[in-house]
Amino acid sequence: MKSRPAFRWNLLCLALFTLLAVTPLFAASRPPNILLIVSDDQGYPDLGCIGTKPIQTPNLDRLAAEGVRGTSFYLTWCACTPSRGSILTGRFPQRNGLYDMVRNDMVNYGHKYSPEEYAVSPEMTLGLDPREITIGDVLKKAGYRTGVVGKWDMGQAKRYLPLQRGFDFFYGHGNNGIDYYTHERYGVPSMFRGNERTEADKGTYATDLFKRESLRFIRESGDKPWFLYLPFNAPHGASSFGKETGAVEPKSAKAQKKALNRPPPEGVQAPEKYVALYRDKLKDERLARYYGAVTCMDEAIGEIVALIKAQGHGADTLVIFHSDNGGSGNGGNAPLRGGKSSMFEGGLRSPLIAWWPGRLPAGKVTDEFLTTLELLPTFASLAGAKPDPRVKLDGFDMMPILRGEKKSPRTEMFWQRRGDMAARVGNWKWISSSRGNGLFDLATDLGEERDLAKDKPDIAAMMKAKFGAWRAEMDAAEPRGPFRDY
Ligand SMILES: [Ca+2]
Repeated sequence: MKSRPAFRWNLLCLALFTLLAVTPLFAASRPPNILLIVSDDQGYPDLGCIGTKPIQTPNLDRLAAEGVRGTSFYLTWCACTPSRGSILTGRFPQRNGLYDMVRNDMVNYGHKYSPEEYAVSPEMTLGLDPREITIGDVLKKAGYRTGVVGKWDMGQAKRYLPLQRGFDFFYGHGNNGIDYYTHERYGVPSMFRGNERTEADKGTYATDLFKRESLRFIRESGDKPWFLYLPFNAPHGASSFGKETGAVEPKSAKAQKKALNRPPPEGVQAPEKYVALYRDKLKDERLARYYGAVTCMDEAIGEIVALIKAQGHGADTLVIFHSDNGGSGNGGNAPLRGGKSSMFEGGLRSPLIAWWPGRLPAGKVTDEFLTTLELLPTFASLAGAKPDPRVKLDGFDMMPILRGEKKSPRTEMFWQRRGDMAARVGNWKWISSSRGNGLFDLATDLGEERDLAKDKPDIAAMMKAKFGAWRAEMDAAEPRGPFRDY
């Protein structure tokens, strides 16, 4: 039993420690943990807190209520791979060389790859140029423990996988999409632990696995500052092949048999518990599965944030959430026009949530012009890391903007997907694409309905010229693989 003076002394120490722990001086001595959560094909309005859809995301809504929600946050491409390449490098896809999909398109025509064919197919031979410096490289060098859990999508050959790209930990799939239960991509087992493919978790819903592995990574990191890149595959459509996979979790032998007799699943897979939340209300099975997958992901995010708080790291962890491209049509992207793969706002604009209690304002909504290009410089700055000065980055530290201390220095953004082109300069948006053209004033016409190209030919010409100058800069950049010819 402790004597009274010793007990008092312990109490005094505890009080002093608590005081120090909450002062900014103490907090500043330890760089924050950084959790970057990226969802897949989740549309701009697909959060409960937006209020236009009956979708339930209570955990993300809480992070938004306790943090900052961005309404003008952009991706660098309107589909998966190049958008993610920019998240990891802080560079335009046209600069880092990953400006199209890494994907075996022959499956679209019913082709099933043999192992020999697969070994030399685009999914195995293409990836982010190994000379590119990733956000993992930058933060690992600054003393962070770094992890990737989820959809990597930067190439599957060993040289492209996370453990060779600045990350200490990897559990997830290397390619573009999987069946949520078998973890196969059109028949090919695609889940990895580290550098090895694994089928150990076959049959378990991918979001549950990504939650489990995120919790594992955070627990194993202890008090060392960590960076976790958590790109969920949800709520992307499943990449299933043939009749052997069911669209929903087969619970019993009877259900399994029923699943086997169903046509190949279309759209998203989600556990029945979550689909049931929406089925009766929506009368649309496909949409119910999409919403169910989002709600399941939201619950996983809630558990991960709960662990961070339980560890006492709630005040020194930055959480960022956004999608990798616009919604793929599940219930639409209104008020935005278009969706995934298009140059309209619906393809390029994503919800953004930034949460860091005590360091970011609570309940703030900002319309400041920001992009994923800002992520790497922001994280590097927080970590006290110095990115290699020889590498041209395309963004800036966005913390002062999120804190509301200054306006975003971003006034321009450019996009190109194959022959489709777009630019935003101030509130002007210019598009030349196979799915539509025009000049729009986003300040008064967020839905890009009124083409002002004929009324404002000078502005249309200015936008086209600015796009041309950006394109020339990209062409002059040091060429990178896999797509540049050099
Ligand atoms: Ca995507």
